[in-house]
Amino acid sequence: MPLAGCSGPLSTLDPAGPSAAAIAELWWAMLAGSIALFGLVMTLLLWTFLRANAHPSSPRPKLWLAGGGLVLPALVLTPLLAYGLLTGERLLAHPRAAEVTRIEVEARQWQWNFRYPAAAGGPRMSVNELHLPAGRPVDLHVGSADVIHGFWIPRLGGKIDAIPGHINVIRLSADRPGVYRGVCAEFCGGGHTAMDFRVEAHSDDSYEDRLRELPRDRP
Ligand SMILES: [Cu+2]
Repeated sequence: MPLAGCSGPLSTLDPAGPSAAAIAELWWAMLAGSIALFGLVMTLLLWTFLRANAHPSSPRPKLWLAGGGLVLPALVLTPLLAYGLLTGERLLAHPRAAEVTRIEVEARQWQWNFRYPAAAGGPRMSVNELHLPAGRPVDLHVGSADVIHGFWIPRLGGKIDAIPGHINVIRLSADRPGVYRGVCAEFCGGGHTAMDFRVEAHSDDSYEDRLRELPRDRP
């Protein structure tokens, strides 16, 4: 199975949520576009080699230059750009009617602190372990206590920078309950490679139960 290497806990090509699925689709579209373009260029190259002796000088060189240098790239790149921009727009945390769970994320050298302000019975916290409700959108408000880190759960969505003095929001959702993995995606010092975290997506009932087992945090 040639695509077996595409799975695994840190694979963007094994999406487990809508954001990651949109990114994976874009990746496949770009791969298909690049394969088509590569095939076309190689065909033209082969054609010039085969006909080099028959016609030493190319007929209408300006037409070839304009076609290959302007028209062809525009035809391939314009749809890819539009598709990329639309995908980016879909990934933003727009306000919407559905209930969104808020979780606060603080990166620091070298660990991840998670805070659940809306937990029943008061805010809870966890370290290097993120708990999500499966099947529901979650807005992660990501900041940093020291240097710039990168918050990334490859199977659930794209990366977002964790910047000191600034909060970035990323909306993610896990399709079904399960265990995923997150990492720091921005080199942040000696402990960077060990700065990973576990992600647990729970079914609706067990999510609140699991939060109740976590330590309390200040309101
Ligand atoms: Cu880091």
